[in-house]
Amino acid sequence: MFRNKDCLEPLLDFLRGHRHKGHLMMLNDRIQSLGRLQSVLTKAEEYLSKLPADTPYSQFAYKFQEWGLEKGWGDAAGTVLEMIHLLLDVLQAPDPSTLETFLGRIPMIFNVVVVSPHGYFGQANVLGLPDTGGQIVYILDQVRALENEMVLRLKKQGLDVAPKILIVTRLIPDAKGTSCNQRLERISGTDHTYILRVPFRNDNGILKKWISRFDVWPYLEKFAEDVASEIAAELQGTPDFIIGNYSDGNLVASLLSYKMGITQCNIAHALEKTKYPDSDIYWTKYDEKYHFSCQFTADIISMNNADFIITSTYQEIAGSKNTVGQYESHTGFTLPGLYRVVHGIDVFDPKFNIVSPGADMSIYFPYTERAKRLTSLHGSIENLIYDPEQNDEHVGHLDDRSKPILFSMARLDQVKNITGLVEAYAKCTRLRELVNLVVVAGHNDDKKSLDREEIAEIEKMHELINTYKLFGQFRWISAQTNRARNGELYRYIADTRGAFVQPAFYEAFGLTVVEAMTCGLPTFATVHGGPAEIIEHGISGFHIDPYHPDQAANLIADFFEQCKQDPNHWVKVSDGGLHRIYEKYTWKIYSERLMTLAGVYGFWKYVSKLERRETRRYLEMFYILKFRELAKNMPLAVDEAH
Ligand code: UDP
Ligand code: LCN
Repeated sequence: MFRNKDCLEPLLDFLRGHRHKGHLMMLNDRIQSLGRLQSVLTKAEEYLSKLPADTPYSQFAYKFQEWGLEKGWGDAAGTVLEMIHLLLDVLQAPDPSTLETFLGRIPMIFNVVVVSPHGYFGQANVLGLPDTGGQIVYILDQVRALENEMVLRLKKQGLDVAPKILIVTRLIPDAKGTSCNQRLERISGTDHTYILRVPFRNDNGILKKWISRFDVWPYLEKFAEDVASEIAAELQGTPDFIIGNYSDGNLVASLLSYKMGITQCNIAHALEKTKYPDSDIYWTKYDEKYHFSCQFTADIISMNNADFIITSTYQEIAGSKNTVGQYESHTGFTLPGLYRVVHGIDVFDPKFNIVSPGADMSIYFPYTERAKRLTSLHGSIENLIYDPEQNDEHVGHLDDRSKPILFSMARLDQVKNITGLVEAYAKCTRLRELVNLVVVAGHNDDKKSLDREEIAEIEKMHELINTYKLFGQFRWISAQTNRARNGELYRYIADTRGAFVQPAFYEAFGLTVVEAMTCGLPTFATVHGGPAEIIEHGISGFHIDPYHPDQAANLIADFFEQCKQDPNHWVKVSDGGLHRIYEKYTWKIYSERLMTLAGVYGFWKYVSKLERRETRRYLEMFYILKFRELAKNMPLAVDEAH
């Protein structure tokens, strides 16, 4: 765009064509050329520099309109002047960062749709249920931060417009005590954000029961069609920006964005390909259970359809010296007998951006902030950890209450490797002597679970307890859905001078790692995936390798031994973790960046429309010839007849 002045014509076209609900914004047709724009901006600059910075826009709106400038520049002389300076800089001495700042401030985003179909998407009683973990927490925190940022930006640009955010998910009639059977639900702590639920349907009607994220593919096309009409009804128009989440949400976002022509952002959370070794070459072995052929095809389509992609860490895109990145693993691969991917994705494409999430700081805050601590919950937390009764909420007990607690919390998926942690602890006498182990994970009764991986893990956990005689040193608490209490639980563990462990074989990002660190709990986390980047080993926590469990257990034991000799060591690691969080992992940093990117890529979509036409045609063909066929041939998960 910056080769010569004429290259900036698309920017002029974009500003002249910019509208909200049919009303002109930014420029009107009195400005026909770049030369004219520049002279009007210079005139406006001169005029505004004589006014007090807080002079409201309404006082000079009329004059501006005559010159060719419409609403959207700012709410007062000062903010408008900043915008005008930015655009003058772009016209006179263009550089990408000024253009980015300018585009990020143009009011383009009024309505946002966030798509996340699978799992139980709700605000209460859902966390820890199958397929219901970090992605839901991420989105609920994300929309709150996003709404605040949108309100702030629209006001600053002088617009009296309320934004709207819709989280689109699946309506589950058989909701198992959750709110997932309600069509519309307001997000608490927001004024303009709702969950909109749309059921999965096929020719036989509505699907009532929860189904695994691996089984959703045959339902998605119809779901996307239904969603399109529901969104139109809710918003009385089309959204300006759509964010897909995980493989299913990204595919639906692609279908919607394709149909409506709106800017699409993808968030992977955790693509499955890197989680299961050789899942491409041996896809036939996995397909009956996981239907990876559908999923990998959907991933390739949506990552190429997206206008931009955000990831939580760099290694998620391009990996590290020793690991393959989630996106990187889609660069080229073969599904033998099905197809070969030659240029799946370019990991150095500028559509990739790292925008890391944080933890909700009203829930997760340092254990040292005594005045804010939820001490009224300590009684129930103590019961959870120490009550000797064995029931479906807790199994195992702790004999020595004076020991620090080694803590972990995750869904009881195989890849989370909670059973691996228990085994490593069980086998390390030194660690067993130093600390108690407490884990929050899934159900402890396999009859309560519908999830095939969870059932296998439950059985394994009971076996470990018996084989290694863990009673007296180990407590297994079932999934905990109360976030406020979970926040206090991390801090309670910090009071025991304990630590958090995240032992997953692969963790795409790892919100629990950020939560624990935000509470000031020293953290040991897997070196495979996001935590390798969140934590700087030995400074803000420690890396462990789940494939070397003895080494990991010894590293943890060394830490607790050192803390015994020098209690300051514990404080140093705790402070190191907190410092890292404040520097990189907060929702404020996240929402500012995401809104700017939405503006930049929205503009880019407008400018590059023609160039992308061929890619879109190819993707459409790939969708029809491959994805649709694969999904059609997949066995349909259906409700049992009663
Ligand atoms: N979580 C919870 N209760 C549980 C298990 C998990 O509240 O029993 C929460 C946890 O605090 C975190 C999220 O679920 O906010 C898990 O996110 P993470 O990124 O660690 O893993 P994911 O489940 O997304 O793979
Ligand atoms: C899914 C995961 O598996 C986690 O690693 C992430 O932290 C979470 O989504 C949020 O992005």
